[in-house]
Amino acid sequence: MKDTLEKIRHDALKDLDTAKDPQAVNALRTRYLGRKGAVTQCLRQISTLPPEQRPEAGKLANTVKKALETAFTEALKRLEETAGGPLEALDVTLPGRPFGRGHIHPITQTAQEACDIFLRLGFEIVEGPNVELDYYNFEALNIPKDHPARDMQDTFYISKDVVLRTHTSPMQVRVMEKQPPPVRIIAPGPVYRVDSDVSHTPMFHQIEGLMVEEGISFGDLKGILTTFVHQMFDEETALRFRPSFFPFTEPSAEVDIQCVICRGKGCRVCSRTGWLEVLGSGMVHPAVFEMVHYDTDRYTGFAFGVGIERIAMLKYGIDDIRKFFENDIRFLNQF
Ligand code: 2NL
Repeated sequence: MKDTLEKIRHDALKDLDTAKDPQAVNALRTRYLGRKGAVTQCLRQISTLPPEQRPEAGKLANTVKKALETAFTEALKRLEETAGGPLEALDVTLPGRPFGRGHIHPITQTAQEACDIFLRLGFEIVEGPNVELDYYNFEALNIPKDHPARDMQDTFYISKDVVLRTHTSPMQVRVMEKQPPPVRIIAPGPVYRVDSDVSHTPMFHQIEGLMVEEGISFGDLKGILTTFVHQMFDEETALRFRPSFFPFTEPSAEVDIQCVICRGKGCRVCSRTGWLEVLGSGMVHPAVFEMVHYDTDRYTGFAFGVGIERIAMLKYGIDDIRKFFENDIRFLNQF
């Protein structure tokens, strides 16, 4: 019995050396340790031995059994490691990991939509510096030295003569300085004002437009801005031109649209008036033309300024402008 067990141990370990994959190891385990395996047979025969031989034979049989079990387990582990992990660790029934796809920010979407409308009407896009000379931001636009907008409380000053632009009009002045009429441009981009609450952020986006040619009238202003509102909102949206004042236009008009929430009946959003202010406009003030040496007897023009965030808030029914800049992905994913 002792010799048989030693031979089994020797043969089993020799066979194990030649096993190249887990299946081969498992086959050996069955051959030696299975129900009809060599070691199992020996263990069964122990009861047939003379009683004085049984303890020693039993002890050896168990030792061999344990040694082979350890050898088989270790061989399996080694083979699985070299195969790159436990076999069948790859669950092919698991769903794939979604690859998140981004999209354009709602403010950029709104700005692009607005720009597209003006591009179709023959306007060209101009862009320029966010850090501007006081001259282009205020002086050339006929904004007097004591105007409240020039206050440190309203404008971010870099130095005495340099500011963060408070509108994109400086770009339009730069264009007029460089080229004679006809001019038909829009200037989109970020602008900066010292202001912060539910409807104001220190940075927001604007599109300003300028059209200068011989014979441009307030009728052209009304036509272009009516087309813009009808394409940005819908053809059914009524609008009105309400007299206003800006230092750089004369006459000036603010444009209101029929409330998109209540359709003019009066609600909380329009403060019961039925109207919402969407943009400012007017005929370019002769003093502005004089600054860029345009002949005020020959040329007239109109200009306007639209706040992108304001348009986006009305279009999508957003009540707090700050939501656009908090970068909460649950908010942004809705657009
Ligand atoms: C507003 C008002 C406006 C202009 C902007 C302009 C530009 C030049 C000459 C004359 Cl170069 N005017 N821009 C004119 C009227 C109004 O914006 O409330 N924007 C949100």
